[in-house]
Amino acid sequence: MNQPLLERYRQRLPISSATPVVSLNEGDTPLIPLSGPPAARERGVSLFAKFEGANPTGSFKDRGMTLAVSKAAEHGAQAVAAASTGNTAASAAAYAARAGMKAIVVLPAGYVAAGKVAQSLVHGARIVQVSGNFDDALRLVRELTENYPVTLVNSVNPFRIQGQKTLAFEVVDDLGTAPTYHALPVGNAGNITAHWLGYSELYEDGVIESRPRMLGFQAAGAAPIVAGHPIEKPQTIATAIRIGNPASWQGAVNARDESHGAIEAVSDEEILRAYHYLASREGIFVEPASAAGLAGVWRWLEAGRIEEGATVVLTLTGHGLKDPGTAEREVRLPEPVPAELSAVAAAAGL
Ligand code: AN7
Repeated sequence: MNQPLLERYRQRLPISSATPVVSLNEGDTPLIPLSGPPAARERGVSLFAKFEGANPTGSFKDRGMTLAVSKAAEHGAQAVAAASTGNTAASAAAYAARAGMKAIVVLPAGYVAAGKVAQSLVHGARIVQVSGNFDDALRLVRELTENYPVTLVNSVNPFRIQGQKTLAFEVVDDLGTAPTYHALPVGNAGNITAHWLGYSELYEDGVIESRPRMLGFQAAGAAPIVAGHPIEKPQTIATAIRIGNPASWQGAVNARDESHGAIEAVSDEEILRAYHYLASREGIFVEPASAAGLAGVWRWLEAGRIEEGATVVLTLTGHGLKDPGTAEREVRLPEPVPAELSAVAAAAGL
């Protein structure tokens, strides 16, 4: 049985014997070697996918939430709250349920994928939908937690970043070294900040001799860091990263600059190409936002920007089942056929 994340990395996390560990045995997700895309094979680049969809609630958010909720419990909190494009909400709802706390999640109405809403509801969270986007929801939940006895568990809560840094630890545990590049989607920018923190701690302690170049990818319609200013009305099919004013903006810029990396924008078309490729060629079903990392790396590969022999790790942040709506829009379900062998065989293309 795998252990709680907080037990495995206890020495590197801000917990003590006074911290009640609220866990779903998160983390320890598979690092899966990918066979393609072709441009990677041709150039002798090794690609690995860290599949965070294998976490208990189906996204990387569980790494930060186990710590944030454990610390909230240590401090006697009765309720936690988060603004969310969906995954933070689902994770907060699950861990709060486990801790016997109330969860309040503030969502941008109409822009949260169905699976995430369903999870939050069934875990028993109090859902507040606002007529606005994620940035409005985050502003409101910050005000809410300043004025009411509720603990904020968005990634502005430093324990979230501390928990999420463990992804870098697991990559190094598995590869025995740091990769050359680490690519991931960027929304509120907590995760790229956390990855860089994790690698930097190992580097400073002499566990690894180098750190990866960090490659962050925003959706083109929601790319404030690329534009250099907040985006008033962010738009993208990748609703998880439909964020116009990231809370950890500076952390992302530091990770980019200190690692000699890059933060770039990828179009919805590029995201969907990577989404289909991962599912139909590699057998890995991710939600659209999670495909943004591969979309960007794919472009780097085709432009010859990744050197021969490099190792690239992609964080695939969330499970494809989170967003059945996109799957249904992208891939047409055929009409039923009569319950007869000949009809079934014909429909099966045999
Ligand atoms: C699948 O749940 O912001 O750059 O409120 O769900 O750390 O924000 C989700 C973000 C990437 C971006 N992939 O990570 C939320 C939320 C998936 C995500 C991101 C999110 P950050």
